[in-house]
Amino acid sequence: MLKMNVPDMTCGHCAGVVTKAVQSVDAGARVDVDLKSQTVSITTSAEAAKIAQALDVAGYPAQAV
Ligand SMILES: [Cu+2]
Repeated sequence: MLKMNVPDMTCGHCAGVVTKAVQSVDAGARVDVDLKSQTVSITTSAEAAKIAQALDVAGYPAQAV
C-alpha cells in the first residue's frame, strides 16, 4: 500500500479528483482519502512514481509519506 500526502486536497471535490487521477493509472486501485490529515492510502500494484505523476497533472502534487 502506498501512502501519500496531498497538501492541496481540502474538500470532497478534491478527494474525487484525486481518486479519479489514481484510478486513471490503475482502474482497480483502492483509494482511501483522509481529508483531515490530507493523506491518501492507495492499494495498487502500479508504481508510486506513476501515481505521483498523475496527481501532479491533476493539479494535486503529492509526496510519499
Ligand atoms: Cu476541494
